[in-house]
Amino acid sequence: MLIVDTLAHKETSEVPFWFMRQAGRYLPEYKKVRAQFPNFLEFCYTPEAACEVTLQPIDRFGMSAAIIFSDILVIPHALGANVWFEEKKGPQLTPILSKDQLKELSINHVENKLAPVYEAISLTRKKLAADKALIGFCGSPWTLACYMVEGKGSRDFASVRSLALRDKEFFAKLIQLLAEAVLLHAKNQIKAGANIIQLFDSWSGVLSEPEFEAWVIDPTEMIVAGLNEAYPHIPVIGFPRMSGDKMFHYAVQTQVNAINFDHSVSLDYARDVLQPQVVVQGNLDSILLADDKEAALAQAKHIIGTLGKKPFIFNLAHGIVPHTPIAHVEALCELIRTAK
Ligand code: 1CP
Repeated sequence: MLIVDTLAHKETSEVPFWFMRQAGRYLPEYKKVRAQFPNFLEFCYTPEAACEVTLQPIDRFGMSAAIIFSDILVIPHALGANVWFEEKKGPQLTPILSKDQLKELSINHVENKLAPVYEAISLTRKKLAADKALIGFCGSPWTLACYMVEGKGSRDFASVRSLALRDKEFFAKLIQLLAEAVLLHAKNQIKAGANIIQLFDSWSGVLSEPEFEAWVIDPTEMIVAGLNEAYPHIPVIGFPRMSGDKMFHYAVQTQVNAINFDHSVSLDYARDVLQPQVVVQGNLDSILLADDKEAALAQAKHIIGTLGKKPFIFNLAHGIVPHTPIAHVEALCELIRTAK
C-alpha cells in the first residue's frame, strides 16, 4: 500500500493522497444514499450503507486510501451521552457538566454499541483493492469533550475551557474516560481491518500551551502508546488542527507516525521542523479547492514541490466543503498522480 509505505519512510514512485471528508455532500452518489437516512447516526450504524459511501470516492477518483464513513461523535454516543444531528445545525448533545452526569457514562457498552462500525470496516476492507489502505479514526479526547460539554459546535469553546479551569478534577476524569474509549475504539477498528488510525483533534487550536499539554498531548501520548503496544505496525496520524508551532512538540511527545498540518504553520515550517521528525500530511486549502481551480492546482504543485522529496501524504487542511465542483477534485487527483 503506497500510503503505508510512505508512513514507513519508504521511497515511493507516486505521492499518496486522500482528502478529509472525501465521502460527503459534494458527491451526488453520497447525497442519494444520505437521503435514505433521516437519522445521521442510523446511517453511520448501517454497515452496508457506510461501506458503500466509503468506497464511492475511491471508485470515482482512485485515492490511495479510503476513510471509513462514521463520525467522531459515535464515541460519546456509545458512552451513553445523548447525541443527535440536526439538519443545518450539525451535532447536538445534552451537555455533561456534573460528576453525577459523568457517572452515568460507561465504557462497558462501547464495544457492543459500535459493532456496526466494525462490521462496516470488515465489509469495506473485503471490497477495497488490496493496494488501497483503509483508515479508521477517532475524535481525540479534547475535541470530544468540547462537544460533550458545550452540547454543540462553537467558535471558541469558551465554556469548556472555563469548566476545565474551574473544575480540573471533573474535567480530567472526563478526558481520562474519553482516552480509554478512544483507545478501545481504535483497537477494535484495527481488529476489524483498519490499516491506519487518524486522530482528529479539530479544536486543539483554541488552547493555551499548558492546556494543550494537559488535554491534547498527555491523552494522545497515552492512546498512541496503547496502540503501539497492541499493534506496533499500524501507523497513527495525528491532526492537532490549528495548533501552529505546538505541532512539533506534539509530534515528539505523542510519537504519532504522521501529522496532518494546516494553515497555522507555513510550508517551510512543515519541511524544516516537522518533516525531519514525522511524516507530514496536508495542507491544501479546501475553500481554495472549491472556489478557484487554477489557484488550487498551482498551490498543490507548490506543496508537492516543497514537501515531496521526503515522506509526504497529500491531503487538505480541513474537510472538502459541499460546494466543491467534482471537476476540481478530478483535476487535483490528476495533478497529484503525475507529480513525481
Ligand atoms: O449530512 C451530512 O452528510 C453530514 C455531514 C457529515 C459527514 C459527511 C457529518 C456530520 N459527519 C460526516 C462524516 C465524517 N465526520 C467523517 C467520515 C467521512 C470522510 O472523512 O470522508 C469523518 C472523518 C468525520 C469527522 C468529524 N466529525 C470531525 C473531525 C474532522 C473535522 O471536520 O474537523 C468533526 C469535528 C465531526 C463532527 C461533525 N459531524 C458532522 C458535522 C457537520 C460535524 C462538524 C460540526 C462542527 O463544525 O462543529
